[in-house]
Amino acid sequence: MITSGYPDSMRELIALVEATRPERLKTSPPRMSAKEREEILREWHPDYKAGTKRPLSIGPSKGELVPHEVADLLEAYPLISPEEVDLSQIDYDVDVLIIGGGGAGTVAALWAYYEGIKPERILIATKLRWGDSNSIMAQGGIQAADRPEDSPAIHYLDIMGGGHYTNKPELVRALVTDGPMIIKWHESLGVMYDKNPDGSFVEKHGGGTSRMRMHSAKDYTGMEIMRALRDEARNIGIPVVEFAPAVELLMDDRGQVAGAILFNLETSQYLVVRAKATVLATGGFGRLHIQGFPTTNHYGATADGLVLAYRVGAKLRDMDAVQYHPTGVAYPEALVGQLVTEKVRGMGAMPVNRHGEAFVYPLEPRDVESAAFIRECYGRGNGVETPTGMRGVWLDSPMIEELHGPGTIKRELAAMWRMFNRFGIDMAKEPILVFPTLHYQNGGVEIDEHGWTGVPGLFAGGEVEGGVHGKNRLMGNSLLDYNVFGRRAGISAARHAKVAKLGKLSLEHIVAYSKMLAEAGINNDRKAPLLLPEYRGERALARSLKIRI
Ligand code: MEZ
Repeated sequence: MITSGYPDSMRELIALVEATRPERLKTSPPRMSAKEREEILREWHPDYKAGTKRPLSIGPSKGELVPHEVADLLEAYPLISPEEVDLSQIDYDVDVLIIGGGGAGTVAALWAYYEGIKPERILIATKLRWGDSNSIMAQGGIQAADRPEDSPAIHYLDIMGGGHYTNKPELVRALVTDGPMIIKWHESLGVMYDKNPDGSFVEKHGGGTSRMRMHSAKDYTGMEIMRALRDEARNIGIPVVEFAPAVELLMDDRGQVAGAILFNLETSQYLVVRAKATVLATGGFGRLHIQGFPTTNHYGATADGLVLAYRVGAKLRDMDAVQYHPTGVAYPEALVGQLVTEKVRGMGAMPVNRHGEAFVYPLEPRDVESAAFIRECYGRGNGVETPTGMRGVWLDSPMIEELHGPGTIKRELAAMWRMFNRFGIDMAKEPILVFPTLHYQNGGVEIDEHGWTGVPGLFAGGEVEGGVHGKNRLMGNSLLDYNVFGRRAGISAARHAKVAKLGKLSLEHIVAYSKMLAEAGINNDRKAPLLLPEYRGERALARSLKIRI
């Protein structure tokens, strides 16, 4: 049954939010000190919960801690065996293969083309439809330091601080220095960023940022950028094969990555792609519902790229850090886990507990803000309970209308307003209920500043790679990441392809990997990559996902 509006029990609590609003419009809780942040993270952030991770028992990052859900896939056997695939039958023979048809993959393809690879010598292979990805679902915006009062150096410091100084410095440097160029490139492709009447960009704050540098297209920034990127790639004529996830990377007898085996989801056939250079752009692990959390993520985000890269010898990093976005929908039930963009807080909406009290500075870095919400609900008993037992805190969205005038939400958060309105909730008039939701893989496959994974012939861009964000990404740096490192990976792949000589194709690496698994005593009941999340049985509905706090 579709829920309509709030039940009486929740409406009574909304009256408390309304009563404290005038006072809260005048003052907000202060930012936490570094010590307070550290303490709240240690006590309440899911990353610090004991028993939720284990050290990897094999492979290039052996000993590194990763969530059990991810370790289960990294320590799993291949879906195919070499005997099942005839490597003498080449279905696609290209210079650059790009695995993943989201933002990073499309950007990599474009820049491989700009770097001189003919369109017909590039192939984008994607698990679902071209564009199906977290990139297209992104809401709040993209950071780039392009205002006189800002600079890439200040952006750099914000990122390092947000990431607890665990980031790989040369990657952060590349990210911030390329930022302004990426925005100019987007504009040249026709991306329509929000502008002020004088033609300058509308730029807003996000959590943990010291300058306003968030460029947006209302609250569907990801869709607007992806529209322009995909149009550009279509106009150029870059070939795309859809519904064909990669199930394994191919190597050659010289130890280079030499393409991939795709699985045609429509015909259940394997396709052999030989490529002089391969770019991984498969996104992250958000659909693994780490610790039972709901997720903002696309169905395709099942860690496939991590699994494939690990088997050919790529290192992983920062895999112990998972990003929970503070504001996932907690009510109505049908929307649980969906993203409420950080822009809502950036525009003035304040988190408020069941007594109508503001309990945290609204724009702490994401990990800190999430930990504060969890403490309020589960440590202090100040959360709002929904009829099905989910807990959350209010996000006082009507404050936006008070601060910026009536009609602001419908105009600037058009998609969000519509999403709630379909369930009888007008977020311009009533607060919305939120709780942290699984949002992003902070770490990933280690790359250098050129997008190279360290394995000959293999490059990576976007959420699959790690190092840029350290242990905690700041808002708006994921869209920038996929553009900066999608571009760098595409350029590097093109340059590599121009000189690479391939040897005899081989799947011997998966034989060796299976042997390592067996020697480590791991039995073969688990297979990976997962390709699609499992929602049958008790996980059929979001409410049966049990958050383990
Ligand atoms: O970078 C993000 O994850 C982002 C901009 C999300 C959002 O809150 O809109």
